[in-house]
Amino acid sequence: MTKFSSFSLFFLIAGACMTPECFNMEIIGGSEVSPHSRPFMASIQYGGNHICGGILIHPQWVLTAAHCRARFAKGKSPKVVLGAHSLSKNEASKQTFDIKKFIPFSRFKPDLELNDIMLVKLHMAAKLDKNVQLIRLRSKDYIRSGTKCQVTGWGTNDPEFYRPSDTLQEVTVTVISRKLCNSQRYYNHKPIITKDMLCAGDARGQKDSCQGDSGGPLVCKGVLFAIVSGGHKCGNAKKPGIYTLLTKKYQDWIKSKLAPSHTN
Ligand code: 4AZ
Repeated sequence: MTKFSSFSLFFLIAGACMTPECFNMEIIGGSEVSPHSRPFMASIQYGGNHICGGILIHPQWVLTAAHCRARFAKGKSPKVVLGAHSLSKNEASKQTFDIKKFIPFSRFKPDLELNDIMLVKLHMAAKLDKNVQLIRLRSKDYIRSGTKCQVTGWGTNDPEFYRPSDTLQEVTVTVISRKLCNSQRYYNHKPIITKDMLCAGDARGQKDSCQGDSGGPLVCKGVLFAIVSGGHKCGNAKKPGIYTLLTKKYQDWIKSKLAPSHTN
């Protein structure tokens, strides 16, 4: 299942999928975070359904993956929910926003999984409080392989059907070097893992991000390093998760889009 397939196609295939691999489509080894302990987490929703994660980097801007946009059809308007822990509960901490605009990275190439990063502008600024907070962007391009990082999201933990987790989950994954990730043992250059991407997984394939976690954060040593982009299925040791690494190129792009001259 590639991340670019349409929402309905996913249902169709997921429903028919009865192979052992399909039973691994979950955040294995993850656990529920304590409510509101990740106040920068956004849920991007469509027709009330969680589609992708997002990261609050400014009161009016959320960072996510560019491929998330392809998951919206015409008609209903997508929304961003901040301050959530449970997606289904009517939590007083929740703030819901319409979207003013999407700015996918100009050279986003879905077929090559390149530049999978997008800014989402909320129709108005969020009210920052203890449940809704910004994550600070710090520029660090390099991360040593073997580093343990946390990936957080409402992505699926249902092995048979696409169904997001109701509560926010987190799992620790390990950074795999680009060279190794491109090698035959792993992705074998399909797709090419570029300098703007990062691979992270688990030696036994028991910890991973999955559908619905896209657009969410990979935090290493307390610093936001990357965004969940995708990978081949979920929970396969030889196909670790692929992340968009927040290199200087993307940080400069974010700064330029958030500059006052762009805020209309
Ligand atoms: C997805 O489709 C997706 N195992 C997210 C993460 C991973 C695979 C797919 C990584 O959103």
